[in-house]
Amino acid sequence: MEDNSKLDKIVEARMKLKARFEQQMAETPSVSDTKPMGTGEPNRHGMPQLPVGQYKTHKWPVLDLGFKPDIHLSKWKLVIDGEVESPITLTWDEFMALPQTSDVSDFHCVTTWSRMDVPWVGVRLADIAALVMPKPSATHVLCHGYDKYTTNLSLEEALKEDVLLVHTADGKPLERDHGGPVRMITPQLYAWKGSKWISRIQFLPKNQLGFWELRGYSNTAYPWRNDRYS
Ligand SMILES: Nc1nc2c(c(=O)[nH]1)N[C@H]1C(S)=C(S)[C@@H](COP(=O)(O)O)O[C@H]1N2
Ligand SMILES: [Mo]
Repeated sequence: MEDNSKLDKIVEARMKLKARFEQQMAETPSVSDTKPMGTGEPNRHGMPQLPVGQYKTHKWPVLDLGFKPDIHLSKWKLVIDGEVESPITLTWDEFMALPQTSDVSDFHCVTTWSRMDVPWVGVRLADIAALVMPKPSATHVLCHGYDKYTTNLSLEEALKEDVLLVHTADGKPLERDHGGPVRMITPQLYAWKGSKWISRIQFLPKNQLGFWELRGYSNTAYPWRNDRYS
């Protein structure tokens, strides 16, 4: 019973958020572009399966800033704060107790490889947003990694259904190399928008560039516009 009412509250809050952002989400380029660049059949959000300038690989290269943080589950925490009504810090058990979402999506790296049809399990960022309730003034998020990495997203991108905080990939716990215990994925944007070893999601009243965005990567990162660098 208790669990059900908790879930009902999350769903209700999520529906409110969805209503608030539905229009803006529908207008994002990866949903609304009439001439998206790429090849192959339309995928589930209507874009050609392989974005322009990408090739398919079955390998999964590893990209990082030169070291891989080692976070034990007992020490792991995720802070969600900033422009929200109720900031929280989740422990591993609290995170795993949130509604879990399984999804299969594509992973497009700006260095031109795409890994198609990756099975993921994790928590929707939209479900976490529903817990903390972004204030009306919130427009962006800045995600932080345990390696001091940062990357920024607009709220209309961050709240898409397929943006997940994943702990499982290919049916096994996400490897440390790929950002385990938990990383974010952004299937409708280039993969650098998903922080590995995620430690903090900071809601913001304005845009604030992240690590690569400050060094010439695109603020927006739309794969079907070849929107790689600024
Ligand atoms: N914390 C953190 N997240 C990160 C990065 C990083 O260096 N640190 N690199 C980004 C880049 S540039 C890419 S392409 C993807 C790579 O993910 P992978 O190593 O699992 O392929 O993670 C992104 N997230
Ligand atoms: Mo990248």
